[in-house]
Amino acid sequence: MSPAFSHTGVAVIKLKNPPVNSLSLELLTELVITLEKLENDKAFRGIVLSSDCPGIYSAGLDLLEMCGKSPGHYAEYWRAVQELWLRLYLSKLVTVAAINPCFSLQGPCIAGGCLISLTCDYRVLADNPKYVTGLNETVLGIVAPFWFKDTLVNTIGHRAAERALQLGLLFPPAAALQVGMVDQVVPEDQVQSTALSVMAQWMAIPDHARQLTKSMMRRATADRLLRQRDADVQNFVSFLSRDSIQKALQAYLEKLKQRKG
Ligand code: CO8
Repeated sequence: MSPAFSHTGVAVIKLKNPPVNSLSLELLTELVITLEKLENDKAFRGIVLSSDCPGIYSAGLDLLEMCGKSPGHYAEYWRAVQELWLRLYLSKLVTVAAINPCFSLQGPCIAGGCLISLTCDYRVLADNPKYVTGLNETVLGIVAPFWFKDTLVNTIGHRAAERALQLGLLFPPAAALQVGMVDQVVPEDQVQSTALSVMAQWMAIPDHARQLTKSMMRRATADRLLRQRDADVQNFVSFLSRDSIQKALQAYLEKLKQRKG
């Protein structure tokens, strides 16, 4: 991951975990530490979250962290996922996702990767039909946790979220814009500049008023997880420890490898 800092009070964080920017425990931990530093540094008022991995924003949670590991590892991993979501969802900084796979053939922003973008205040997606975004958990035979669901409902509304989640839909740009998964679709070479000009618009609002408003809109959703954080970890661990779920995840990983060959 490479955070770049500017004198304008905006930090550009570029996710980097080749080949597909999956959210490994290491990347999650690094990202949480970076966010904490930025939150505590008065010089910063905004973050652009983007990718430094050719062809991809993020393939979501790292399936290798969820397969064939110990219950203790699953618990540690899930706590890190929760922590990242809480930090981003409640961030007092302006957050903009610039979904801009560099040079690519493909640029998906899937599941956990999509979740990260949904925590942002604004999402800009590069216009390429291969750049899909969505929460596809059901396709893997798993269920998106309630706080993934809540984040999606808060963004696109109940009915659209229900359909998207049940079918595990991945939306290409035009459909993503229409349903509200992203706020703007622009040519690929304009993603970064658009994100920065959106940032300037949001930063023109007095921080305290914007931050209190953000908190008013989001606090109840975050509190729901905070109230049952341990139970949510337990659920995740027991769900992942089931043979049937491990088999489904292994089969999905195998399918990814075969598709390649
Ligand atoms: N985690 C770990 N490894 C991955 C992941 C991933 N999410 N995605 C791909 N990889 C691996 C592949 O297995 C492959 O490994 P190898 O080189 O060893 O064969 C390598 O990355 C490259 O992958 P591809 O060859 O498929 O790369 P492409 O550029 O052709 O395609 C895609 C990129 C489109 C991103 C494709 O890899 C893909 O579809 N990946 C799967 C994405 C996905 O389904 N993610 C969902 C993860 S689950 C999640 O985020 C939420 C879980 C919530 C859990 C709740 C439980 C209660």
